[in-house]
Amino acid sequence: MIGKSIKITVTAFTLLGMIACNSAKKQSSCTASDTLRTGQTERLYTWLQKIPEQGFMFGHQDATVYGIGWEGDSARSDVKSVCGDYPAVCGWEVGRIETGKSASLDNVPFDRIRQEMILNYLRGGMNTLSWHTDNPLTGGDSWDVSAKDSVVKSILPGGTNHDMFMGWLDTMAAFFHSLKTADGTKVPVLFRPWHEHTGSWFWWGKDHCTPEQYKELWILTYDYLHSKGVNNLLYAYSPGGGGSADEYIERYPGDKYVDLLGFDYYQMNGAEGTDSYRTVMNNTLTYLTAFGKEHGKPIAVTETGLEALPVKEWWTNVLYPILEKYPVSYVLLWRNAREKPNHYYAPYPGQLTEKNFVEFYNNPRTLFCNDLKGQLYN
Ligand code: BMA
Repeated sequence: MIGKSIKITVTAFTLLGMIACNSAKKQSSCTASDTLRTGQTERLYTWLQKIPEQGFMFGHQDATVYGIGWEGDSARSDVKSVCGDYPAVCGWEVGRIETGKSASLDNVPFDRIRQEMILNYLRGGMNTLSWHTDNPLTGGDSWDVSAKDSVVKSILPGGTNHDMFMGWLDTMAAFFHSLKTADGTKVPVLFRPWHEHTGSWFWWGKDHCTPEQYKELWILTYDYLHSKGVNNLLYAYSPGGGGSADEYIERYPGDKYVDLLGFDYYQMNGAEGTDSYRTVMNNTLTYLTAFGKEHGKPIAVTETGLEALPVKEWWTNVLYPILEKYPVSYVLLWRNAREKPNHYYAPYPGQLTEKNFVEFYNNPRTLFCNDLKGQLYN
């Protein structure tokens, strides 16, 4: 494919960011999210703030570990097979690492995930991580809400499962520490815990804990990982889209604990859902843009997509025209499941939207891995 060229002068901003942080540190007012970050993590953060001037990064969940009709091949990605380049952002999922399993709930070995995260970093891409945490009270999965409002309560300080849960956070800390290149450089990760909590389908969702308990869980997670010396994370807050601005903010743990503001929202009902998808995306992105400015945080669409892509020009007629109006740093499309028929969100060779995706890719404002030119961390 013909490469697109962009010039990004991130260095000057990095320097400014470092100076700002250093001088703030002297006054002891540097936010906690600015401390305990490696240089590469800090530079990634500067990039996330700056990128909307150039466009937005394209991301795909589990991009290089499986796709439609394949699994485990090295260096493969459905997105790359279609447009010739890797996504700029790869999303990963570590649900079940906390209970000592060797593979995720989507059956990807954690060793493979670690390897792919490192490879993506070395290619110059960004990694983001979700955690569909098993239910610590019932032993069920994230979607097990049978114990209603007793689960979050049970893992907070004073709860019956608190110690066990801290052990789960130890496992997460060990995983983050293990993300290192051969020369010992820590791989930065945009961590996206406790997501879609404005809905009630996960045990940490709205109907299963109070706003105070949710915030406490977030802050506990953040503080504990910091106390374990985890310094390669940025934190993304991602409620479900479709709610009001008030609902979005209600459980926000505070600027000190969040680096990026996102939301998850999907187009439902195939082609028929296009209008309502546009409406909800525009509403959510409008208040998120204001909220981002007000709080000085980058914004992103942390999960989206149209399952099985039945709309031929979805990329250039639906997704792009929405995103181009807002200062979005990245968009992450959900996974191309190899085990669930029609559960895919990015095209693969022969898929209906393949040509349209190439058109989307060729737009200079959609950024893929090669467009980053290794500048994310330098
Ligand atoms: C959901 C689906 C599930 C998957 C989960 C975690 O949206 O894709 O099949 O297990 O995400 O990745």
